[in-house]
Amino acid sequence: MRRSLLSAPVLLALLVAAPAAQAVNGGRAATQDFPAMTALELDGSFRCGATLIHPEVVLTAAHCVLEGDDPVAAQRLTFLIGRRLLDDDSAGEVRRGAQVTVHESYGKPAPNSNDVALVRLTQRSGQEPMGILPPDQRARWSPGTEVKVIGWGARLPIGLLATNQLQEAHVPVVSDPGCANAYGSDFDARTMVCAGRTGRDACQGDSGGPLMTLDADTRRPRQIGVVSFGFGCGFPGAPGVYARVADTPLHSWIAARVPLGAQAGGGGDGASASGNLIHPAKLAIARARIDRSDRELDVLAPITGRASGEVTVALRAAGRTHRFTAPVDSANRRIRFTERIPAEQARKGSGILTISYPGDGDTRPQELRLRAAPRGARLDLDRPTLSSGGRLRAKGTITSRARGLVRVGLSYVHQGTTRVVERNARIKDGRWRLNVRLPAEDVARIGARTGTVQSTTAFTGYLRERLRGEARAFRVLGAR
Ligand code: 4AZ
Repeated sequence: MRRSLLSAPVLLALLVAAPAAQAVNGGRAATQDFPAMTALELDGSFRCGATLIHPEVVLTAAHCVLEGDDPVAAQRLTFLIGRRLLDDDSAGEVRRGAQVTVHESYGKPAPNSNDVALVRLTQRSGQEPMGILPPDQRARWSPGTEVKVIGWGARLPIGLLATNQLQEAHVPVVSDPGCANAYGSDFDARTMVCAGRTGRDACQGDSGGPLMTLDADTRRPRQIGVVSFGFGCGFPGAPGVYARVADTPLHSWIAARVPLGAQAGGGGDGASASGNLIHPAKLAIARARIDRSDRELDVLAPITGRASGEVTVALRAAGRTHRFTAPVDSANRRIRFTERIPAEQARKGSGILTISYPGDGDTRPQELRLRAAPRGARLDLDRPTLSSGGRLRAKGTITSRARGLVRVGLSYVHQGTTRVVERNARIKDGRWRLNVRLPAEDVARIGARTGTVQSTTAFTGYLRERLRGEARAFRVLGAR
């Protein structure tokens, strides 16, 4: 924790009195591999621990990804997954952050309540995620049970240095009344659990990492806590405090955002679970206009109300790329912005626009690329249909100036991966129509899919007439 619970003189007095506490303490090098254990770096510097809990999501402490009251930009975060030695570049995997979700009630009611955050990665990890123990397994961490905490945190009570070698400590779970005794109203039993004894504790730098029980037979770890804060490290009567992720309500908060089903049981892969629960973003671009006199790019792009965070936008025109980000307006189910663009791009009046939505705990990533230009294409259509025999039908209209193709894509989730099948319809005199049979393989996979089938119909733009691209997204078949 950056927030120190001790004034310096008190801390020093205690330090002198305290037994030699080596943090993640009683510390010794980890005695087994923890492939889901993750080091979180901010701007390239070690900051916290974290745990891979899904191939695309790490769990950490809220205070690890906040600067003041604001979440840090996800792009500033790097994750070293599955390392034992922090500086061993050859071990495990390196992934970047795509989306940070901090618990909306972090700091309420107590200053460290709800100290959890999820970070979606830009790319899946191949390491095995750690399961979070579900609330019906509370007996496995009843008071007095020996559990384990791991981390690269400081090994001295007020040490500031991270260790290079992953450390572990066995710590007993402390009862809620026992912990309330130590911390008074700073202890919130709904979202915190305590563990530790004199000289055995987590410490600074261990924050965000896991508190775990190990399966007696397999030694597979299951997460029960996230290192949060404490009164010093290893001090008598001041156990470490952890976010209580294996109990409601934090377990529910995480489960609502990350598919935990498959990995929690240890069997199956997290991938197919993500297909079950993570929804399509349904990003479309209804308008991408370049205003030459005002030097502006004006965009309106519908997206599902489930989406959150921000999109990255790139306009490629006049031999250069102008990049920026724009927020998702979840309440109005859209992304809407007017961006000042470089003079030469405005003069050109037309360019290729890419909007990338990175996804969040609830929605999948999606990217769309279309021409931005002054004139509307007036793409219009009804919801495409897919017959049980696998026939894809769509038709609509477009401005009579438009030439070329309208592309209809269907995306669905098969074995945890989003698949897309696309077909083109030729435009004739402002009309287009598609009536095709999809390959048997796609039809079978769509039949066996998890989740919904989404269609994105797009006209990519037409330079001769400076027509801009437009896209429409619809759900074609619902989840079953
Ligand atoms: C910290 O500063 C911290 N003794 C983490 C855990 C504990 C104390 C401090 C628990 O990150």
